Amino acid sequence: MNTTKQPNPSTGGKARYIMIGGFLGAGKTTAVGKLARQLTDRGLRVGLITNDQGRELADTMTLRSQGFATEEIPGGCFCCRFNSLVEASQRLTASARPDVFIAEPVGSCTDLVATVTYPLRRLYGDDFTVAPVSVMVDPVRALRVLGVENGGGFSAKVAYIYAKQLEEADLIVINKCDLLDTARLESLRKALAAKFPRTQTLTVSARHDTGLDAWFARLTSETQTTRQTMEVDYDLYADGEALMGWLNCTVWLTATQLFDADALLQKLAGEIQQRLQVQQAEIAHLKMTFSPGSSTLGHVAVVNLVRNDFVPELGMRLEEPAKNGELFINLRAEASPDLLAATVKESVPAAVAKFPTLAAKLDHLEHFRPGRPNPTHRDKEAVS
Ligand SMILES: Nc1nc2c(ncn2[C@@H]2O[C@H](COP(=O)(O)OP(=O)(O)OP(=O)(O)O)[C@@H](O)[C@H]2O)c(=O)[nH]1
Ligand SMILES: [Mg+2]
Repeated sequence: MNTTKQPNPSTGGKARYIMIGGFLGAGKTTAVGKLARQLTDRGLRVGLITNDQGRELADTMTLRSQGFATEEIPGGCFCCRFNSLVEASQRLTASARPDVFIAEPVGSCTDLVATVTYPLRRLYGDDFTVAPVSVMVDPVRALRVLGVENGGGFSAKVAYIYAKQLEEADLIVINKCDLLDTARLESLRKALAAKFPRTQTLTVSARHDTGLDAWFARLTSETQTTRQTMEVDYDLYADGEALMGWLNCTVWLTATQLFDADALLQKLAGEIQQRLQVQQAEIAHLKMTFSPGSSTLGHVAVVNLVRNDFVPELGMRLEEPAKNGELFINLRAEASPDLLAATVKESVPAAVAKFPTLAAKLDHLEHFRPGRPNPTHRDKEAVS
């Protein structure tokens, strides 16, 4: 990645605040890691903020394992926990003095311009320069949700949230361009342009570093513009969020023989996928991390699955066998939380049984439907 000609992102002693949103599984954490690496390589200090409705976040584990100062806001979205977002920024300021904050909101949230970036500009405009808000999409998911292609998808109320996320974007970022041929990419661009005619669309692959320089240059040099915020039907939004089942759990794994944790993660993802496919419960994102008990370097293995008809992918590998360690499972699907819990409780022993001497102990499990969004602030317009 070319890092030599980029503008300096901090202006007038203020830190820059960059928010990278988008639906579950779009590639936000991957992009946050890439942007943080680029800025760090340029000698800038970064502070990352992750967010989720539950606790024990795979994303925090993934970003910390890359060496970045990361604070998490569990138990609610940025908009409902605005003060926690500010406190997390203050903790990062105390520990890492970031030139740039990069925040990843929960993938089922919308209305972030009115409830997060505009209040930040109003209340903390002396501390932060707020960058344009990016909304990333997985192109296969987007083609389906926008009705261009058929395929497993979400119900209309979930699709409402998806469309609202795109409507409020300052920049729409089509990610994973490596997955589509030119014709399908073009039909996605056309569909987005027809629905969101005034929003600029960029095309990137966060995994393969395609198009990232142009996108990151904008995030580090431009300031979010001011406009009237969109209308949101909070009843519909709440209903859409409540259709999603959420499960976060921690499992302690131990064996007397060394085992291949990368293979275990893939096996477990396959077990969960198979069971949810049978139930026709659409996976939005299954992400799991395994951190070996012996690792002092913070190495982790990460596996992700972003829809029922895709394959579980190992984003980070351990390479070395492990004897014990901690497994985080974060699963979001359009399904009842009870179904997700039953699925995980069956899948863990089924996967573990394939590895001699391996035993699993469930440490903590929470499963729920996200509650009604109740933002701390909602600004109709930004202060100029
Ligand atoms: N093929 C391909 N896969 C990608 C790309 N960027 C991210 N992914 C994969 O997409 C999956 C989801 O990526 P994440 O970065 O975890 O997505 P996210 O938006 O942070 O997901 P949530 O935090 O659950 O909302 C992972 O398997 C990534 O490796 C890309 O450019 N190309
Ligand atoms: Mg993420």
